[in-house]
Amino acid sequence: MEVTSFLRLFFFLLLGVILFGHSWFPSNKGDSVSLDCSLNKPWCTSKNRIQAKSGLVLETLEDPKPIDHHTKSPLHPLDPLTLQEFNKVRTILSSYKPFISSFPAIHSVSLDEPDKSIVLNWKKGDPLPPRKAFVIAYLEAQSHLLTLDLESSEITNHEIKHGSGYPALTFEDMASATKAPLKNPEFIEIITGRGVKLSDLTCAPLSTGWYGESEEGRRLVKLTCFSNEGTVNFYMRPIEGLIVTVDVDAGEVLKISHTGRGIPIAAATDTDYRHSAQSKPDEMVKPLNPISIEQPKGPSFSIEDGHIVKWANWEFHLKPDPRAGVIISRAMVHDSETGQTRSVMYKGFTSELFVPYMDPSDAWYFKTYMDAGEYGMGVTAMSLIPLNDCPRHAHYMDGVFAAVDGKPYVQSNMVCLFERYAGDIGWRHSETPYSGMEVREARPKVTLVARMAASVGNYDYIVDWEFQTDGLIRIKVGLSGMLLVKGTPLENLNQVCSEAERDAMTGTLVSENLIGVVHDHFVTFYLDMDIDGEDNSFVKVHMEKEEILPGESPRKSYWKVKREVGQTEKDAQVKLKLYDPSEFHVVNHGKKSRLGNPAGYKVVPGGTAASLLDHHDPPQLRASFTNNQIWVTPYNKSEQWAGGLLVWQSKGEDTLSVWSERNRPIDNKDIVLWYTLGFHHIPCQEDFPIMPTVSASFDLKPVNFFEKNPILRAPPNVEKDLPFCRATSST
Ligand SMILES: *[C@@H]1O[C@H](CO)[C@@H](O)[C@H](O)[C@H]1NC(C)=O
Ligand SMILES: [Cu+2]
Repeated sequence: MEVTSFLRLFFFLLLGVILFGHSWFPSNKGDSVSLDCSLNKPWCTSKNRIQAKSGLVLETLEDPKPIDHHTKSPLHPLDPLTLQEFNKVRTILSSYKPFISSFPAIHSVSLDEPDKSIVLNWKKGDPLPPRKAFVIAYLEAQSHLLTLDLESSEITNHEIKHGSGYPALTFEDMASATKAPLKNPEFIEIITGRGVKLSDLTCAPLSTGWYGESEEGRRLVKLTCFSNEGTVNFYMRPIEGLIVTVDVDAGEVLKISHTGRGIPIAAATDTDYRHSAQSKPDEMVKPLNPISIEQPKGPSFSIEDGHIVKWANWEFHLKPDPRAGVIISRAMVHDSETGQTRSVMYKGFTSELFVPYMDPSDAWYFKTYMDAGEYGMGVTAMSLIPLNDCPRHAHYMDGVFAAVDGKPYVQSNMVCLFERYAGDIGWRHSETPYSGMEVREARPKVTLVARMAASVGNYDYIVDWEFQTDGLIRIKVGLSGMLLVKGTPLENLNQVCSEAERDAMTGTLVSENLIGVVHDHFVTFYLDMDIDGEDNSFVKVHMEKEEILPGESPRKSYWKVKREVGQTEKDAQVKLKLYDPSEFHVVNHGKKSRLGNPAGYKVVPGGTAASLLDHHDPPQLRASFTNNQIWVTPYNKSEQWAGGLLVWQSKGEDTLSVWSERNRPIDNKDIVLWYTLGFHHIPCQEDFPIMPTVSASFDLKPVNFFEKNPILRAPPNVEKDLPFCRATSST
């Protein structure tokens, strides 16, 4: 029984959406409004099915049959490993001498992508280059990195990784860590002393960061525990000031720190966010009428061979990844001027996250997470919820990942792809009367979005890759889920009597007995830009104020553009400055436009929060990849994870900032651009009990890439093409 209750965290954390997702949202069946097609369009019915028109079935909008992963085979050099390939990896590892007596814990199995030149030269119809797998395993306190050739069934590389850092926690690591204190009498006494029944206990296995020698040489997590009595939202009921340090391999409690005696556990009242738990509907606000976008002819994108997405002028390869979440590869845009398909980005993905909390006390100082490398953005991305996470007509893609025993499992509906029409304008102009011309021109903006949502413990990260017909790519991160809150005796700010007491608060009182501790989120993206080929340059387009001598012009000042081509990595370590602005272009000097401008894309910053931590602070040492917002490195296949390959308890020896310090040449080279989206988060009451989504984005925008506005010839919307459904009766 006790074990079950401790495992509850594991289930909530990792299977929550799968298990409970369906009950979270009201069913659409039994609506009081029935839909009728006033325009008598055959495709518009309440059953969301395109009906037969004179006996002809146009299309059905029901979910396509799930993919049979058992028979799926790779069709593109970058396709993720298939179920069969995962099984082969397991077979090869099982008969590998060093692992015969004891099979290692498998922390990650993923495609070892072929060299870039091989992928770039491959054409559809060619045989696939040899399929290889990259495995991160852990055995007897050592991290093993292995490369397997799946054709010859050989292990072509086996390296034992020395230095700091461990592979990501597995679900089994988390489950075993949360069980560890069960037999510990001191722990049990504390829990009962705090008034919590063991059957109501949920403990979360938190990664520890790295804080000196006493925490080295073994895999550690720190458990923080909650009461789940009366709520699924146990995060709002912390047993404050209780931290249990567990040696994960030994399954042993090393230390119990209890500083929270006397801090009450916040009530369960109003913490449950599920629709089914809301006692009464909101009577003060009129509910919205049903809304959805209609696509009478179905969406305009197609997916070829399982992973190649084609939409409008775009084509790219999309795949789920256990660590990054999703990977976009070989993004190419069709140039309607020249008829060419042109390369924009070879590979882009979420490389690392850094989430430091700003509370130095014993129970909080170590809360400085790296969610991609410690937990995995893909393995924590649960099934998306149709009509809520993604709109009607979305296409869903499954992830296939390896469990700790190497056996593959399917993470169904992990990524969705959909066309978005959000009522925005692609371009417009109208003439005012003075010109004497009657001109009204506008174009709707329709985009394509690839989305996934990771639930890393309490937090949810929604990652969108949005493609526009004008060539722009918008990368957006939305934050939702639950705050990490700190228990407090305070129920009201009027109980704070002194300046010192106020200073001791490390966040906002968000509910009775709960402080939302201030923190940051930094999300670092890897962007291997290949603008019309691999050899690219990074150009800082600096805006400089010019002063004008008296008498030369009625003006005193203006600004002027000065271009500086980055020669080496240090030239591209960029801290954003509002009053000393630049644009940041990646250009191909070998590919000039008709007018002689080099073809390029610029990164348009957004979400510009920067880390305020001291550079020598242990968490910032590990996360020194957030010291700058932009970096450029020469392409190197083994430099992909900004926080290092092995992140958990790492000291920051293998990070982007260390690589960049080598100051390698970057001009006219195959270069990788790195951008960090930052959020400072000062919680507020609206973030309780679950946060409305906060998002920020940055853009990759063409500059002199096209000869002119690439969507000039896009047609406007007209009424007759857009049938709609209308509510006609209430029952
Ligand atoms: C590629 O990256 C690895 C890891 O940072 C490094 O050891 C190696 O020297 C790099 N190669 C080059 C050519 O920079
Ligand atoms: Cu936050």
